[in-house]
Amino acid sequence: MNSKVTLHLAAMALALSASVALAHGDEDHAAPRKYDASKVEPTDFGQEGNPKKVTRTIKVDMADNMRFTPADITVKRGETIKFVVHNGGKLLHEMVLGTKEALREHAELMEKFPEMEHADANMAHVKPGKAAEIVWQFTKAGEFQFACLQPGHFKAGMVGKVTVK
Ligand SMILES: [Cu+2]
Repeated sequence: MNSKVTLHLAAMALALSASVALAHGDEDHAAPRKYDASKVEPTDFGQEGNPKKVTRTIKVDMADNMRFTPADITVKRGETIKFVVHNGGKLLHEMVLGTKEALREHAELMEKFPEMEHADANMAHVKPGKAAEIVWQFTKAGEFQFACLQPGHFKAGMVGKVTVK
């Protein structure tokens, strides 16, 4: 990671910690994220999907043994997937979609700023016994990952793979 990116991420962490109260507000009733086409930003691994254009629903379970089930997912390029992410454990878990590099960097940041709150279209934080959704359109072919970035979880292997064909 170059130093510019590091600085940017550190600034982001600070900015995000300021919005902790807001982020917590929605979590309890797990209100679905409001889709706004004008705010969709393309990334290297796709973009926020339109909930009305979901082509497939995939259930993903997260457990305290630091594993996702399934941990290996294959989709076709262009598909809009609704991930229904269930936390079957007793700890807070999250599913964050991204490139391998971005997730590793983000995980390192989470180790340094454990209180860091983040809420974006590519992630879902799920309390024990609850479920949340991510709607994502995979616009680019390649190999991507999803991971739990709660401190320690990523290192313990809480990572899955998405192959976009
Ligand atoms: Cu976890």
